[in-house]
Amino acid sequence: MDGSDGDPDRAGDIDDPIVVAEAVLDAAAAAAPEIRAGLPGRRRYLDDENPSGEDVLAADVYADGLLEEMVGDIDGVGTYASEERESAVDTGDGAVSVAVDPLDGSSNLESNNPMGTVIAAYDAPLPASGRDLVAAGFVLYGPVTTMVAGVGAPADATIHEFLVTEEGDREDLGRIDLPENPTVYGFGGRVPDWPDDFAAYVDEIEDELKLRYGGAMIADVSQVLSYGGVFAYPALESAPDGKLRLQFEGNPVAYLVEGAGGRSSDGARSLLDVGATGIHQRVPVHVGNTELIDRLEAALSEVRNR
Ligand code: FDP
Repeated sequence: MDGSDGDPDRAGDIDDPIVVAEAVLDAAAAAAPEIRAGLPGRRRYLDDENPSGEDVLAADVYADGLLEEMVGDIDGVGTYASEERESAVDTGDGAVSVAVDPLDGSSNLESNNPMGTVIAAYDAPLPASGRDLVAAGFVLYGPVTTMVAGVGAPADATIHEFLVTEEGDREDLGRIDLPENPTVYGFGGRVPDWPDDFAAYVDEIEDELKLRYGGAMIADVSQVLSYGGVFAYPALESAPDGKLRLQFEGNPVAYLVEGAGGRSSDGARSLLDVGATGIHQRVPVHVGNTELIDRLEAALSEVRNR
């Protein structure tokens, strides 16, 4: 895809954030076969931590280097930021800033479970509001390599699933709309660490849905997109802002789930409306079918207002 929406006049216009955003998604797809091929020899931990204090695998560093090169080369991209780097990298004159989680769920590498690459393109300097997104997507390294992505302002985006071929091209598999009758839930964090209000919500919904949790946000969000339901990495007693990062994880999954007809929330508002304060800022993440997120917000405010 060339980002032209089929319009030859738009193709290659680096001042058009939509064209640049399409090129960013193409680059993530193009990098995917190489990232996947590089995983088997990179399952070891390095003697290092990322800016969020987490252990780093050789695969995290490899994927980050590859994506920086490929995304940084795109005309129109002025900034590359990654969960693996303290500061953003200046990649040229462009207005589009790209925030990447090169290997989301990389702790699944040791146990050989799925994980993904998350990519967010903002038409603004970082840290940016989710409302400034012009594209978001993830590559899922599952039994099949796929990409789920959308392009355009959050209010206009439609979300599609793509097959990523061995050559790194995208083949459109169709539009994603959240199923109307949700069936799954998956929540991160240790259960005794969940605040009472969130635990009360879980009590309610575990009677209705079945638990399917794999430990990689992208794979768990993909289950919600496929079967309907709710994924959360909530606020914890020990970490009131949760674990996931707004720029690299919260905003792009909010964009995708909202674009597929669902809702996102930090507990009170859409993640896309959370004020951006820093590149590595964390945020409680809840995404899923609208009715389930409405009930989550009601449950949280009910306990807090008691
Ligand atoms: P990981 O640390 O393996 O990269 O933010 C990253 C993430 O995985 C998410 O993909 C996942 O939802 C969460 O952390 C799991 O973290 P814990 O196992 O520490 O709860």
